[in-house]
Amino acid sequence: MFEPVFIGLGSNLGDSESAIQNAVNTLATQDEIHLVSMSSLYKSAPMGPENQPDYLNAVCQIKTTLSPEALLDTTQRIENENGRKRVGERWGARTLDLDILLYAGQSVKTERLTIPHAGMPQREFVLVPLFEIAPTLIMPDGYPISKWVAACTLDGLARLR
Ligand code: ROI
Repeated sequence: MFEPVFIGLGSNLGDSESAIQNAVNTLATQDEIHLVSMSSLYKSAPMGPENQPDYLNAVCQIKTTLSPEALLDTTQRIENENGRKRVGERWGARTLDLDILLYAGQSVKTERLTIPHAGMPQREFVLVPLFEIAPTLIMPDGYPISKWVAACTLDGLARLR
């Protein structure tokens, strides 16, 4: 069965625009994945350590027959195929980051995977592009995404196109 799923993309090293676009193209060409929509690209100030470049962020909606864990295998493979590099350890700069944000209203908590993605409420660079492509989405707590967006800080976020 096909299930609606949202994936967040981020990059702040190298050619971030190409990295994000290539990742979405690669997702779209998987047999088990159908790309529904992609948000605009957003430039965003880094959350976490400030001594790193601004990020480009986007969100895409897919439908997939892959289980959450199998989808994680695919997103990690795409990160690695795109030459994912990180600077430093936790919350450092990276060439490409793919996060499974929401998976068909399901909650998943395993060693490798937490869905809904834990950082969403604080991350305007996730909520705003998500709102752009899914303005009527009901979030895991039962509130509409518009309420989450209204509650987050929009400083340092700019829509590119
Ligand atoms: N900050 C922004 N603006 N965008 C991201 O994608 C992003 N990703 C991260 C951390 C380091 C938390 N900060 C970020 O993983």
